[in-house]
Amino acid sequence: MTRRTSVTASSAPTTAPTKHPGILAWVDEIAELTAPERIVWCDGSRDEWDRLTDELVEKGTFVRLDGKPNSFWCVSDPDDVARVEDRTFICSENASDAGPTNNWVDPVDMRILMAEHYRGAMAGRTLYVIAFCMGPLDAAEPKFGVQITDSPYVAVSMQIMTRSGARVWDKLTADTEFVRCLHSVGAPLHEGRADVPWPCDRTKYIAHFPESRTIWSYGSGYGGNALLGKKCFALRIASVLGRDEGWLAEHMLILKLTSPQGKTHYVAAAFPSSCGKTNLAMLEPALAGWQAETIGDDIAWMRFGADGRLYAVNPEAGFFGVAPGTGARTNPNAIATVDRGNSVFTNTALTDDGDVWWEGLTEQPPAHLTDWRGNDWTIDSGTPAAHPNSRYCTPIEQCPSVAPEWNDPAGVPISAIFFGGRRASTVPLVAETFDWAHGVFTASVLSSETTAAAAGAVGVVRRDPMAMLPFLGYHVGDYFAHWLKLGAQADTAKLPKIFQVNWFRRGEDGTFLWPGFGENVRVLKWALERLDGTAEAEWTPIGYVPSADALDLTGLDDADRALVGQALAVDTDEWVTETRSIDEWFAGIGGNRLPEELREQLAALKLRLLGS
Ligand code: SAT
Ligand code: MN
Repeated sequence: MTRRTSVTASSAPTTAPTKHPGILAWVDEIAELTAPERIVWCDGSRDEWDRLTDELVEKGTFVRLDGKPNSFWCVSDPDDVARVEDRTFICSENASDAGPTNNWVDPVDMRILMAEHYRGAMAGRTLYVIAFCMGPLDAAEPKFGVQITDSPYVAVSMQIMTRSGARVWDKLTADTEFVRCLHSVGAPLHEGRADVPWPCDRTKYIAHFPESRTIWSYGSGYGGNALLGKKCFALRIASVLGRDEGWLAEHMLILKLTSPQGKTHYVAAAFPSSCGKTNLAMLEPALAGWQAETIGDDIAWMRFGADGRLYAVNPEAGFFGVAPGTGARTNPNAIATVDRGNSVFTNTALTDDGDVWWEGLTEQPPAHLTDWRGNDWTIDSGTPAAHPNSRYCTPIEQCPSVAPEWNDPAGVPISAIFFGGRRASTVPLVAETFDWAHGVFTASVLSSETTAAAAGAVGVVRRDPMAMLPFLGYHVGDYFAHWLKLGAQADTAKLPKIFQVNWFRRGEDGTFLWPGFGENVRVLKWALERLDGTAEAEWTPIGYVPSADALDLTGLDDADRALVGQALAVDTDEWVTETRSIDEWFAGIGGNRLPEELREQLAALKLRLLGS
């Protein structure tokens, strides 16, 4: 039965705002399969926001905050709090194209399996159809998606995170290509069954079909599992588009830096989830006269322009940032952004006067809170009040540090790329790589301790190439080859310089060796001076590190200053150990797909270590 124009009691648009035959047929097909009670075509309007948020409040999913305008607090099911990497699949036609770092299931098998889960999955619920565009709407080749979801929480969040609604429907002509994004929380409301505030299913699948540009997500309502424009489209599917079309989809922030002399550079930086990308993207520089402006905090799409430079755009329109650790000292711009309202907070704590709280927001917690599980909480509870992966979802336009060009369809020219991880040892505060190929090698062996952003153990060191390990839509070896090829085709003089950074190195007593946050501008300043050829550096086997006096430490605390030498040290023994683990990593990629050039880079590193 076709339900495309079924009538509802509410004022929601139930008639399709598009004549795109592919979209109409697909929505019919999915409605047939999932059997929703009604279909709503989202227009992205304020009316729609008010209607959906009112419904979510009524249902008990949202609590309207008194402390921030037009903002809501919400807690998820305690088993649905993060991305689920072991339930994430790249269903390429050939298993070998998914590579050794992804879970693979044959696409036909996966469709059959998941169709059985989707069958009737939306019973008693509303099927929302959301048209969205990743990146500026007036881009030369805008990338469109249509998400079908039975989660009003997702519909609301997609309004913040993407350009969506009527302005996108208007752009979708009959033959416009779009990524099909299907999402169900997997909790049908059969006759008489009561709803819960956070419906989801114990079984979860986050499946990607790269050849047909399709995403099927089932069973989770959370973040990267459910807001399909984000990691699923803008990284996993887009990395495949980038491979095929000659560009890069990367897990990177984009930052504009202007020196006291008025010289502007744009930089991109890749870090694994929950390693400070948002904080760096909203940096308040500790050095006088420096200005930092935000362009993106999570994803960068980069392609070479006609002038030979690499240009980056932020495909998103909002921030889905980690709340804990975000405070007036660590990230005042994030606090100012969410204070302006229009935001959704998931799995933070709730204060008695109707505002949100999380560890690190203030030094002292309020005397009493409702914690992320909905329980009473006091300092004596002995558990975190906010889940470590609790998030704020907020519009980028509200950010006081947003750069005016954040929405420029041409993007911004990137001068330097930083790759970082969370490493207690070995990796120095900063090192400049020797050239593009060495930079690609360094990024290909990037490593980090796991965080709460994904389900599973926290604090385990793993290789996370380009901070893309959970987000690659194809074979990791082919991805490295793609990076190398783009560099080889480019004008060397115009390529961004590649740096490796580590804000998280610790001393023997376990304390951090570098204060991080606003002080990171000192590292960025040195890197930009290296581009201009004005900063001193010392050669080491892993790259150039700042010479003793090359980092600007003006105004840095004496205690922090005393540790800078340790933070910058390159220890040959530690790096020899590191190369053994890199050997294992490369061996796992498989001889026929790992570019020879990277093997040569590793051999060259070993030789340099021997000679040092
Ligand atoms: O859950 S998200 O993928 O949206 C956030 C992250 O892990 O980076
Ligand atoms: Mn991320």
